[in-house]
Amino acid sequence: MKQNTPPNRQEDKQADLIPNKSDGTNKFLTTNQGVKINDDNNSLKAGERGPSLLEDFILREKITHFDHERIPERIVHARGSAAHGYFEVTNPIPQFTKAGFLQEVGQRTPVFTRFSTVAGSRGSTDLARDVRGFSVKFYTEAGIYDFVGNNIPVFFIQDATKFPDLIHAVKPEPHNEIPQAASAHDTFWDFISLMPESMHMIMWTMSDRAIPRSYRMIEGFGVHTFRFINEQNESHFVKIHWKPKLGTHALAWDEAQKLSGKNPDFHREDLWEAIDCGNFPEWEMGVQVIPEADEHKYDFDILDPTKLIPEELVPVTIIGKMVLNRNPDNFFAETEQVAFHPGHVVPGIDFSNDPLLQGRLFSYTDTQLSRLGSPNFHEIPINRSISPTHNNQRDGHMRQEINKGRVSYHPNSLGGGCPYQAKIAEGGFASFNERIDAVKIRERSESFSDHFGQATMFFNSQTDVEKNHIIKALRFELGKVETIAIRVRMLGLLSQVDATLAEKVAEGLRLSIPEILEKPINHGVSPDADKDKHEPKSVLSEVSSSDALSMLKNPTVTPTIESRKVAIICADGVSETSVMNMKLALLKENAKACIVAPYNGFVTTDANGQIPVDFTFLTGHSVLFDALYIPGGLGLNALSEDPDVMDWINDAYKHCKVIGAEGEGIDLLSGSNFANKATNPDDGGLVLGQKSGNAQFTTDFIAAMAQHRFWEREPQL
Ligand code: HDD
Repeated sequence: MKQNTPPNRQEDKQADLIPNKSDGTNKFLTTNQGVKINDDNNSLKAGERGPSLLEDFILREKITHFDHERIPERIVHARGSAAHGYFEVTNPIPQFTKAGFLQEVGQRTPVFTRFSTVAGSRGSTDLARDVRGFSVKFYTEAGIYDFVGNNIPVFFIQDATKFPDLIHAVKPEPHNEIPQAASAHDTFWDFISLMPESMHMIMWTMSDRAIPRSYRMIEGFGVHTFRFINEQNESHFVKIHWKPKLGTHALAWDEAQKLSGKNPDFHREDLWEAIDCGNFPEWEMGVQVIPEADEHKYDFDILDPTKLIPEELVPVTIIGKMVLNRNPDNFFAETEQVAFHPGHVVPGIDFSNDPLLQGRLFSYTDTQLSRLGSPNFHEIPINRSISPTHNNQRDGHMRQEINKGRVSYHPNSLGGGCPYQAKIAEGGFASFNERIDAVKIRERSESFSDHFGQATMFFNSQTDVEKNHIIKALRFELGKVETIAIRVRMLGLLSQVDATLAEKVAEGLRLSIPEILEKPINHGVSPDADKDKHEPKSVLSEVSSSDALSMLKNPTVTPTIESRKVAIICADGVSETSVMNMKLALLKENAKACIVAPYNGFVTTDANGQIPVDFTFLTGHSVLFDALYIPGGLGLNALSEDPDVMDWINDAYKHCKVIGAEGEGIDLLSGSNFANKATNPDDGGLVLGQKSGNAQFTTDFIAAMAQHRFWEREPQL
């Protein structure tokens, strides 16, 4: 029955978590058994200078707990950050799905969303060139639905059985555990060079998608084709997308590497701070819906996870939005213990036969058993469903639930048949009755043999700047590979994607592209397989170029500087009017200004005022900011002697950031690597105002910042 106001369950998960929260403020220190502790500083000893006594239960408990504080990190996606929020329906699609949480405009469901890198361990840098994980736990009225996707819409491999090989290849090499959180090493590229099916994904991971500016500025993709099931039990295939409100933006690779040293928590901190100060990140959720009848309509197989469906063929329909508005209270309890699983679905959502997805359906519960240590991981507060759970599963490590009665089986008469099964009409989950008439076979479908067509489409879709970044990324990665034969094999594969791409990479490596083998080898099939049938192909897509695949061409988002960070370079004698004008203008745009000076404390302005300093040239760096502003004022010239200041300015220019300077601030640029540009600017990212306090200047500076980066500067660097 329709309600007048849409169900708003947004706060239900927070309410559910309250009984598990603990706060020691104004409380006695106790043992885990509730005994008040009188002395937490000294162990029990036989005499002041004597040996410790085994009897000391307070010491034993404290040390034992400490000894067991760590759990195994996730085998992949170990490094991550998460936040609470809600999902709101904006455009219900009951014609496609009966999923209860997608039915009414304005309906809100609580979510917990975790972003991650893939290859690095828990303590590794946020800034690795890597895929980003994008997982959303929906606490729906009909049970948990987990979306477990990435910021890239395709994957390296077509069959789950290759996943351990892929991960072994990309992780640090086993003999010396080097390198951490990096794909630029021999074992990764050895594997990739023998797996032509990975070429589409490689185009994405070598693109700027793999070095995002922020978790708040990445797209999310479910990768696999799933199914939506409606009330009439009709199935439609579906691909799920998340589009960030702030648009998709990237860092420069040199910047990302420097950030790994200056602030390896850059993405983690960015997400935390944004939520903390009310800049709640937001994504629209969209779907590409494909009728059952169109399953075989395309020149690729919709079950093949190395393929995307171009938006030109099936547009994305926006159905809702996600807002993240609350940081976790405790990283371990929530972010570390959350357990996602693509197999956690609710009625209205079902699986396709994508062989990568099918393998994942096994892996995720299995991994929690070793990571969280018990089949009862669903009882951990962050994983707990807000809809009631009743079944006959019992016992196991750390069981929390106290099941009453003598019955723990079904069917039963002693318990009155309870808990009882739900009819489909009562919300019972029933798998879609797909007709399958097949022979049991360990083989890959011939329809999965196009390994290059969409890689070429992706490359074609990029702007020149983006193509150049891909070329440079490949030169970097393959340049770090020591085995020349692997580099050469990769050039062979790249030449099947795009001749110019391969040539440009080959130039950087000083190698020649090998003669293309008449029949490239498909190492992804059995030695007994029919080689002709499985020969890697390039099927040229009917969509030769798709704007949605380019970050720079994507016109969907209104330019904004919301939540961006600007460093204001100061020294004693800085123009107070200029600093205050800029600070105010940035604040109005919801951006953040930080004062940087040679020393901590405060700077004294030309009007004898004092402005508190946020960073020094030592504690910060321009890589931590989106733009630099150098105001006027006598005293600024003194900074030209400081190599750290010049390093800040030169790097900001090199990383194609906006640099604004006024009055004496412009003089400071004369000592930079781009001094000639500073006197005769033909670069929209250099905003120069002769007079301090000019209103037009701030407007121009903000407009330039809204363009994110001036990548066109790169060829002149
Ligand atoms: Fe996976 C974690 C995404 C293929 C096995 N995966 C994990 C996470 C994300 C993904 C985002 C982190 C979840 C979190 O934040 O806790 N994985 C993907 C995507 C894939 C994919 C988008 C391809 C389309 N994964 C994949 C395969 C397998 C796994 C083929 C195994 C056969 N993935 C795992 C895992 C992890 C995991 C080992 C490690 C930690 C965890 O599950 O909870 O089970």
